[in-house]
Order: sequence, then C-alpha cells, then structure tokens
Amino acid sequence: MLKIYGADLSSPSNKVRFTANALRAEYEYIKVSLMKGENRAEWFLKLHPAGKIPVIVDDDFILFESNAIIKYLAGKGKSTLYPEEIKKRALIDQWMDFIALHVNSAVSSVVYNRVFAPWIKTAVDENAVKTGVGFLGKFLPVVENQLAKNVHVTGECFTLADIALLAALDPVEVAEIDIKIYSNMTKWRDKLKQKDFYTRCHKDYADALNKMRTLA
Ligand SMILES: N[C@@H](CCC(=O)N[C@@H](CS)C(=O)NCC(=O)O)C(=O)O
Repeated sequence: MLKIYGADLSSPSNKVRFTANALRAEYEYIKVSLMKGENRAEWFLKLHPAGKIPVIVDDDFILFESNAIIKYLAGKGKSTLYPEEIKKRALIDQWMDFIALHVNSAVSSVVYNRVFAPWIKTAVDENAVKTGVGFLGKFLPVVENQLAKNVHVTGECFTLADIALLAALDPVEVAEIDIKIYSNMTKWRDKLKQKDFYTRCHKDYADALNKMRTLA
C-alpha cells in the first residue's frame, strides 16, 4: 500500500494527503516528528537524503517533493485533477509553480518566524517577516484576480493547483496573515474547506499547534 511520510503541521505533507483523499487512494500515513529529529535518522535519510517531509513510498518507488508527488498520484489515477491535455496541464503547472515560489515560500517564512522560532527559542528574523508579508501583498492579489474570474485556480475545473493553494494558505490564521481582504479567495477557500478530502485528514492547523504547545 502507498505510504505517506509527513506531519500534521506540514503544509506540503497535508497537500499530499488532500490529493490522496481527493483521489480516494488508500494509504498509510506515517508521522515523522521533526521535533524529535526523526527526519535525520538513518532510515529516513534513505528515503530523503536532505531529511525533509513529505515522502511517499509506493511499493518500491520512493518520491519526495510534494508537487512531484501529487502529480505522480494524479497521473497514476488518470485523474481530472491533472489532465493529460498538454495546455490544461501547462496551466496547472504554471499556477503550481507560482504558488510554490511566490505564495508558499512567503507564508512559510512568516509562519516560521512568527510561530515556530519563538516557540523553539530561536532568533526571530523580523526582516524575513517583513519581506514575506511584502511578497504576499504583491502576489496574493494576482491569485485574487484569477479567482474573481474563475471558479477554480485554473478555470472551471478543480485541479492540483487548487489543492496546492489550499495547503499553502492553511497556516495563515496561525501566522496572523490577514487574507479576509481577498473576498474571492476567501469564498473559494471556505467552500473547499468543507470538502471531504480536506476534513478527512485535516487537523486544524491551530488545534494541532496548540496540542504540540501543551506537549512541549
Ligand atoms: N519543497 C518541499 C518542502 C519540504 C519541506 O521543507 N518540508 C519541511 C516541513 S514542512 C521539512 O521537512 N523540514 C525539516 C528540515 O528541513 O529539516 C516540498 O514541497 O515537499
């Protein structure tokens, strides 16, 4: 059976689980504790030489990088989440790259410095927060404009690009990033958060974080 190695508070891991759920794929979810350094253990470094989650193992096939993983899963299932038609696929790739490079990286940087760094008592990089918030102010309006014109990120159909954006935005409340000003994106997000693929695996980011805080 497909194995997904990840963690509840990892957006890329959740992205993989959202996709597997949307595809109705059976899988085993194996939690890897970054706090305990399990990602640096010898057994895990055999799966990912840089010690990062998520990773999947599908029989004897090992794959890391969440976008590569979700494309593989959707491709294997011949799903409309990632259609074979070359132009449709190119547009999904375009938005997935945009989300990874301009949205997810900025959200991650703000989350790390506003939430995780103080918690693990590491120096907070205020400049990184400022830069991250600045990038979001520049790039989220592009997504908002796209969602003002389309039901989903690439048009009418729900695709991997929607899953990628949903996962990237998951920590915004915890990191106190205000996205309510983007009404179309908020409407799109609220609707998708009701869906089975999301609710089935998702421990609300804030809940999971609070639980970890009480264990720390
Ligand atoms: N680009 C990668 C990002 C993976 C990543 O940075 N994962 C984080 C958790 S969200 C991690 O494993 N951090 C542990 C480390 O870097 O030591 C993906 O999309 O899969």
